[in-house]
Amino acid sequence: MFKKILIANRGEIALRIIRACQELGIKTVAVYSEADEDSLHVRFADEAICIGPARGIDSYLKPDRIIAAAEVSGAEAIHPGYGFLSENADFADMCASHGFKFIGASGNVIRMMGDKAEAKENMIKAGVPVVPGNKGIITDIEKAKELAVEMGFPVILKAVSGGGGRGMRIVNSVDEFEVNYQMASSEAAGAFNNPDMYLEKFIQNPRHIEIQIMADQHGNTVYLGERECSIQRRHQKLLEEAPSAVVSEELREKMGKVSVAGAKKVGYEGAGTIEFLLDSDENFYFMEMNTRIQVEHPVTEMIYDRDLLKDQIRVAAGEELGYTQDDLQIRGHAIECRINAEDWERNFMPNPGEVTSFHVPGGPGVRVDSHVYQRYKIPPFYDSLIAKLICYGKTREEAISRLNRALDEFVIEGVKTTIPFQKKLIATREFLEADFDTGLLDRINLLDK
Ligand code: MV4
Repeated sequence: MFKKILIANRGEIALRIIRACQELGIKTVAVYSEADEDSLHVRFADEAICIGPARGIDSYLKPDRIIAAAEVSGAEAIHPGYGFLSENADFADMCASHGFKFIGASGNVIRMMGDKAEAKENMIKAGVPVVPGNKGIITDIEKAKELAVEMGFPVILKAVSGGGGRGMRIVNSVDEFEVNYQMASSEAAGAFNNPDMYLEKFIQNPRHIEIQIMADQHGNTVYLGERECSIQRRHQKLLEEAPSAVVSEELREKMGKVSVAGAKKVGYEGAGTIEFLLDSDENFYFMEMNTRIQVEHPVTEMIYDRDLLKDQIRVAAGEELGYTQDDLQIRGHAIECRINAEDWERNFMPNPGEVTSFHVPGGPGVRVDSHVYQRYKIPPFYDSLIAKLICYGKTREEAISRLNRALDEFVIEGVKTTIPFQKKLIATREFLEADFDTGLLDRINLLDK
């Protein structure tokens, strides 16, 4: 096992990684920006090294400074968390070439999954269902147009280097095709330095369902069920749950098995997530693979009673998974609300500043992952996630009732938060009946409720 790990991240996920390391008996090195001097990840780690000015591009996104910090501290491995450098293939390679274990997928797998057309081709080879569309990238616009006509409109154009909702364009008719292609492609060239696009049939009002997988270096790969992530606003998830109310045991097994096949096909190692679109007829289609631990991993931990961070670190160190698919049984239901420092009534505008009062909920079935404390000043430089409230129950109903009372118990003063929004959301008929898809927050207006 590693003796010392450097954590190349901040906020709640840095704390989450430190907690896992402490339980595994691993020493921790925090890195921090000048804006994060008073952060809990700095206080709770065994050592901390300042790596630069406040802005991400000057600190948490600077590979050479992180490598230098790892060198001076004598860490053996680097955990990137999510965001920042977690899916940067060059950084993963750089860690390896400097003798550090990058706790994530290999540079080559990250690079391949980053090319959405190549990722899709690999998944087809593994027998994973994908959305009908062109093979590879669009090289001939006329042929792409013909295929679009054949499939029927609407279709969607996606940037090969996009992902997470960036670089997409829906096309509703053949005469809009070419102009949309040109615009999307030049936008992609500007945003991702890559104009390549691919084409798919547009799936109307899908659910976003993702499968968690875990793979060790000895050929053991398992799936840990799905997370229902359909409740999003502008591709930002606000609430996630596991299991999904609409995924049957048979569907879970089908999605799980193809996910494991896809992971094995590319030689995947560590924790990963395969995102699918699920339509109302139980058809599911591969979208993309995230080669990192995700924000919403706790809902899976709660229902499978596993520590995904500890497992991820253990397999990175070369240990065997130590459990099989048959050992994994779902118990109960878990829901996560993302608490952001945002003014939800003003278009979710970020609302950084000093937290003057902070009281976290507790009691049975309640977990709070947060780096915030009373008097903490939320810096304006990073994302606005300040806490994750995860509630567990034997049933979905029990999880919801705990979520309700835990949101009521939560006190955060000094900054506006998404707590009032979450309270309204979980009181809607749509949420209570699990009657929703990715279009929910565009259809209902919580401002009037
Ligand atoms: C789609 C789609 C419908 N049809 N692809 C958005 C994020 C990116 N990973 C892919 N996305 C979508 N791809 C086809 N062929 C609809 C979406 C989509 C979406 C997906 C997941 C969660 C929220 C979404 C919101 C709008 C559109």
